[in-house]
Amino acid sequence: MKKIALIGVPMDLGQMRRGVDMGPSVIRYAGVVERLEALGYEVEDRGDITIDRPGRVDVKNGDNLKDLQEVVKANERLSDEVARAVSEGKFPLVLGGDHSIAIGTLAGTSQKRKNLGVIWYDAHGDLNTGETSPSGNIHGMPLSVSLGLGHESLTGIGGTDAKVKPENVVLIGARSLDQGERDLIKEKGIRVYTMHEIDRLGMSRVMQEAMEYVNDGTDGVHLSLDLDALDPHDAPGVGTPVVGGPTYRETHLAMEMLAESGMITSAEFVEVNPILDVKNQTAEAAVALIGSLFGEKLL
Ligand code: B3U
Ligand code: MN
Ligand code: MN
Repeated sequence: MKKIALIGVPMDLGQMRRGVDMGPSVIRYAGVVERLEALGYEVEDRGDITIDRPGRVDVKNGDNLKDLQEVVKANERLSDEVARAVSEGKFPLVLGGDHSIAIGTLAGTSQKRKNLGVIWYDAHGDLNTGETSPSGNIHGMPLSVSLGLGHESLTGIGGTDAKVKPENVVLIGARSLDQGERDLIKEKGIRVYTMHEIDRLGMSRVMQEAMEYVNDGTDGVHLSLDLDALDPHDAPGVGTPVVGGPTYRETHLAMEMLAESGMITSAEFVEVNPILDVKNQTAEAAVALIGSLFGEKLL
């Protein structure tokens, strides 16, 4: 697929660190469009999804969900935009914004792909619901929402069906999981490659196994890449860094292996926060990783 629809989502209401709303802007500034065009892609930059701004932010409702209405609205818009891109035969490349936007990306992608595989590359599980979340931050919930769990105004975005099946999901890079997330992983039998497996097997074998797993019987594979998956040395500009992550190099290898496989049909890069960053390093890492995902090679 040589046509890419680039969609920015300046969302920061899914968590409490302001600044991640500038993610799409700094990733563009780091040259994402030029990088993809140099690889021969036709890039249609569709601009940014509108985010409603409440007068006060971080307001929890009775269900332990912060800024729920605004997060729902933006994800409905995003879902429509992503579904449109897919129906036009374009590859949706979504730039966050915090990870709550995966709710809309997956809702939109799954309109057409009913058996979607998902690679969730993240330090966290993002498998909380309002009941299990320690924070009430919706960016810790998008994967469970996409599995059909949690508040109905979130699970109902893009239709009431679950968007993704647990047996089609693989987590890579996890090193911070809440108790409710661990319970859910066990209950649903979700495949997880934690840092333990990455250290023991190496990224190459982890990716090989993970790709075989998500490609089996699916009709497309979505990559959801949270920049906080990377070790904070390599990606300091994120709201919730966790020490001991995969390096820049290991993550490039992962992207290159995905490119070689040709299996990825949609992707999102989230959680770049320029206020917390060092000289736009994290946005530049995102753009370099996007280059690798789309087939960039040195020779
Ligand atoms: N699991 C915690 C922390 C967290 C999740 N995602 C990020 N941080 N980036 C929570 O709040 O759900
Ligand atoms: Mn995340
Ligand atoms: Mn994360």
